Amino acid sequence: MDIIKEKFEEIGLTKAAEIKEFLKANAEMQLGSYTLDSVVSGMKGIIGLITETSLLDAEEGIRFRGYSIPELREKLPRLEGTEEPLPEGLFYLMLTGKMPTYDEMYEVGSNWTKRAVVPKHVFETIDALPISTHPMTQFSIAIMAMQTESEFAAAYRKGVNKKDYWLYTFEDAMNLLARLPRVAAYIYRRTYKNNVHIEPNPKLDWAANFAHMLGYGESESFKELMRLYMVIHADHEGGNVSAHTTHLVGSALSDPYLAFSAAMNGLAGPLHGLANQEVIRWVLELQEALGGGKPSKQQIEDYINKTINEGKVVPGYGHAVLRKTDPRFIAQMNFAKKHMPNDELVNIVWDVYDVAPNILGSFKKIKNPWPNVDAHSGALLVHFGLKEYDFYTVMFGVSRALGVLTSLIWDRALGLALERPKSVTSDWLKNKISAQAK
Ligand code: CMX
Repeated sequence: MDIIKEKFEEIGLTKAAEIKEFLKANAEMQLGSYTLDSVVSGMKGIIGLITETSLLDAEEGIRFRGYSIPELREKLPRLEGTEEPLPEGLFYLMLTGKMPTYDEMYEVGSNWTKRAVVPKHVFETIDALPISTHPMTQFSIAIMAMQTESEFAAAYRKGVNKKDYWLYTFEDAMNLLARLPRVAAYIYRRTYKNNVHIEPNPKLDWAANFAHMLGYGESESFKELMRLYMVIHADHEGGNVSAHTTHLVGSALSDPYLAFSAAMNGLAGPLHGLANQEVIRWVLELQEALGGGKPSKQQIEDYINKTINEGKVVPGYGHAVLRKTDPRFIAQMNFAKKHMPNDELVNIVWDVYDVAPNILGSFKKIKNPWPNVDAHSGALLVHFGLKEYDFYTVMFGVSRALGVLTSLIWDRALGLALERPKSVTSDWLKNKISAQAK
């Protein structure tokens, strides 16, 4: 073993146990208007951000500019003969705060179509990576490769006035949104479909074109799924890891490519967006452990207990803010009831929903035993043949771009400040406690 590693194990871990004990014992210590426990538990509940695009209620779920998911599905414009509203309209709503007309929604799509050409060097950068590179890593690197196109970075270098920052942020955000589906589809086809690529179809809406470039465009239901998927994953107020990262990195006036690539590295964490692949992995492992087929509810219950006893989380369940079933889970469940009610994997997801909340709820420390958005999405994709679950978080990322890039435009319009919270050491806290005791 390395000497320094031995030292850390010997001194560091002993000290870490001591500090953890100290933090627990002093959880109720007041730091301004909040407690030490709020800081230690990831700043949950501390209001520290202004985000205009959406607001999350613990009981009710997300509202985009005041509209719940069912209200969005009713009020956002859609194409004739389809049921799912278009993400183009949601983008308009998040950016302006106004519900778009059909024409206003349509203009956003045409605007993106005009901007959709991805520079050749971006594909070459992706191609230079080993094929085994995780799709999220490929995605993040591809976004970085596109940074050569940043109009914000170019304008800043020329000395643009700060009142115009939003303009260049807007241009970068629009170009990114126009190009991300093509980049994501390229990664998918390169990694899983022998590098055989499908050219974009400019006549299709943004989500349907993504479905088409992935290779699933012949199914109208899959196009509908993509419209739904892109709408419900778009935003979840400002404090989640991907939104907060975009804001934090952007607060240093890093351009939208730098900020969004960083956000995708956060989305790639298993406690955040990667949970969507982990859910399917977890269900498939459960099936494999039982020799295939549909597990009974008792077998699911045993597997949940096994997962927890092994010190792992049950993916797709729990949330930092929500305290009820995620309405994004319900929206996907309703989609499945309409399009694929007899699908085996979908039915397993529903059986997990029947048993998991009771078990998870029996653990006092788990604050939310209900499913989140990631619990359902993979099963819908598998139904259409998109089984390569390592790719799922990239799809989440394409959608999440809608919300976080809109917020970045707002950050610049509002001239929000560099983010720089204060941190303290445990010794600082101890000294404060001693000083208060005197
Ligand atoms: N399975 C097992 N244990 C869970 C759990 C789950 N699904 N959810 C929470 N817990 C545990 C936590 O790991 C934590 O344990 P320790 O104190 O030993 O560290 C304890 O319960 C308290 O956690 P919490 O306050 O209820 O939840 P957090 O706000 O800390 O974390 C989340 C929220 C989502 C990370 C957590 O519920 C989790 O790990 N869920 C599974 C992963 C997942 O689905 N993530 C996707 C979230 C949605 C998204 O961002 O896409």
